[in-house]
Amino acid sequence: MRIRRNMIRKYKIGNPIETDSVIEAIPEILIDQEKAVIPASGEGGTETIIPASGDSNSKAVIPALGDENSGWIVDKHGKKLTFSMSSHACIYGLGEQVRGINKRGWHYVSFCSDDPHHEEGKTSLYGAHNFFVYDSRDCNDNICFGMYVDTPGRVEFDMGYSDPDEISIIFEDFDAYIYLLKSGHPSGTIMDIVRQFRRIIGRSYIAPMWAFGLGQSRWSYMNADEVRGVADSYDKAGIPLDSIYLDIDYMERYKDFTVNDDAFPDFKEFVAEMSGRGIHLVPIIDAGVKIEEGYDVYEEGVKGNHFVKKENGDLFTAAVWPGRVHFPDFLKEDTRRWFGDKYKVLTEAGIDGFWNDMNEPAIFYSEDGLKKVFEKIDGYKGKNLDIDSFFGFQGSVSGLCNSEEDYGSFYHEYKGQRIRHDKVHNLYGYNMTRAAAEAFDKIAPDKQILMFSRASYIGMHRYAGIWTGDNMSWWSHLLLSIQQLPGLNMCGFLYSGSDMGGFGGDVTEDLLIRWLSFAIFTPLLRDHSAMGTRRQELYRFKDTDMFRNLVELRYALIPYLYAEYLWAADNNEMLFKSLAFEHEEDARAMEVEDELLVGRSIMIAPVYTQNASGRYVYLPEDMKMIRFRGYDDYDEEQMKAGDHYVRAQLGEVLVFIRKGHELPLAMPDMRVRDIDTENIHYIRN
Ligand code: MIG
Repeated sequence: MRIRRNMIRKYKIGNPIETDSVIEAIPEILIDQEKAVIPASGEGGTETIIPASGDSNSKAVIPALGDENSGWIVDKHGKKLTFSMSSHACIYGLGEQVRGINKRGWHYVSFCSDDPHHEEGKTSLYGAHNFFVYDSRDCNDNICFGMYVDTPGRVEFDMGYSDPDEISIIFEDFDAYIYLLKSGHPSGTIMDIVRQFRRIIGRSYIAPMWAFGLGQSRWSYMNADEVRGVADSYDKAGIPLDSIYLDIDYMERYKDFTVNDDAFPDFKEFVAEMSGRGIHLVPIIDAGVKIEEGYDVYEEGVKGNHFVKKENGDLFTAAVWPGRVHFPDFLKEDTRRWFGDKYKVLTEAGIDGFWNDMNEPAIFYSEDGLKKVFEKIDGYKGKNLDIDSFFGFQGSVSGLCNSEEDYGSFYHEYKGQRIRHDKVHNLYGYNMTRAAAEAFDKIAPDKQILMFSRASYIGMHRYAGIWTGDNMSWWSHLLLSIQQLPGLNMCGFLYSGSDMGGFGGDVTEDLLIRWLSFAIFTPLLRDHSAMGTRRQELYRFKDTDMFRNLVELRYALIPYLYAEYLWAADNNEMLFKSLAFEHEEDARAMEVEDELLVGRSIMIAPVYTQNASGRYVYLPEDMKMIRFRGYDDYDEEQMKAGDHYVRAQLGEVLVFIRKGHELPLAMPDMRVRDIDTENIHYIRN
């Protein structure tokens, strides 16, 4: 592959905090805001034109794309960068976020957030992924560039929300590295930009093949017998399964790296028993460490100076599951080494998969915050609570969770400096996960380990995958889970997926079938649901045959999916693309928000509305449609490019094979390791 280093420009604004997200050394261009002044459109402030990307330009501090009219305006005093959009431009990227594939028309805040309400009015989810591609080649100005805003604190991407024709990137602290990327290709431009970006951030994490099998999860399976029961029921129903997840209740009172002996007597033996049946157990690890005398992780953490502290040097105390906890300072190398080694307790018991949770970090309340609220509430006692005081009273309690004040009240030791948490907030979950991954190389060198995290930042993609957190059993969240994938892939997160069927709320059988019909294409295929909701294991529903057929189809697809996944990782490619990434000249393709190209050979068009027996599908090119009812039960139809209404009853999966391509299907089995990959059946177009 030809390296075109000159297509990437790195600009430095202020004094950025390093994030270790970019691994390639690129010379910096300092933005000297006082020197290159273009008069501001009013009083105060200095403005500098930063052309979009590309070659030098006399007017500019940042070399231009060749079009000097389009540049980034630096507003030092407003701490923002602005860019004028052309009317039809699309914006792709930003990873794990709300809303559609084209990010234009809303604003997004990068600040890893524990917020289970993924509604379209929100601006942040659990990840902070500050890379996007702007594409207006359809328009007169003919511009396409990528931009990565590397800063670990809060940053807002106003993508035509305040002003429909303007992007503003608004910083809390005007310190960042800005990478602008342009393509040297006249065609394949978007992917060329994505590939360059992915090259500089390093190769994506590779999950083991078994991690493409079905995973069954629940908050929580309470004991070994319940877990056995799940495996038995899947086997009895003849539905393939490869993993069962252990949520927080496997631990002894939510203490990391402990196992509740009453619920899981002889854990090691149990892990061996399950692995003998081909089932991997995947325990959860939370970020907070319970404060408890005699608990080794707590005591070592205090002794080893591993927990984050307040300004006065006292340990910061917050509460999560176990009640009062301290947070390890994952930003400190020494602490990463210590915490990472703790995973050994579980790897030595035979565990080879983990999910890291609550690592934004989620905070129920801090000790200091709680004290203040109690004092405030005391003041309300016996009073007549009118509209203001009542809402004040209510707000002071609900405001305890994940409060800005708390995030601004503890400190990290990061690269030899003391830094307040909110300035590096988006690095926390990333470094927890990195701690584990770096340890695995030492403590389990022969094992390929599955790991994914809830909070993340670009850079973490080298260590693990992510799941998209606490969604709901809603049709709109099925659509959201489809739309999130291209953005995640652009940012390096290839191993990902959503809680299939929805985490919160009660699923219905038809939603679960439709969701599964889509999720059989995502690397992480995990049925997970919250405490208190309707049980969601596939064998509990009426049409067992339909569920079996769908999961078998998934297992038949694994050789294709895994090969395309490896190809994407090795070539800085995407497993999931929206149509516009391959059909750049096609204005209609740019608007398709509910179809995805999966790997190099196929396109999918999931049904995501209730009571539908089909959907409209746009084909950007002639394709062969396969309507699957099972891996060995399908019909084929040649279809012309254009719009079609296609029938897809419940349990039917639509796959479109591109011209000159073939879809390999293996003989499925009850476990990934038993799939017969010798006898591949090909459907060709
Ligand atoms: O506040 O461990 O996203 O998957 O089941 C809830 C319990 C804490 C949040 C995770 C979810 C998990 C749950 N956790």
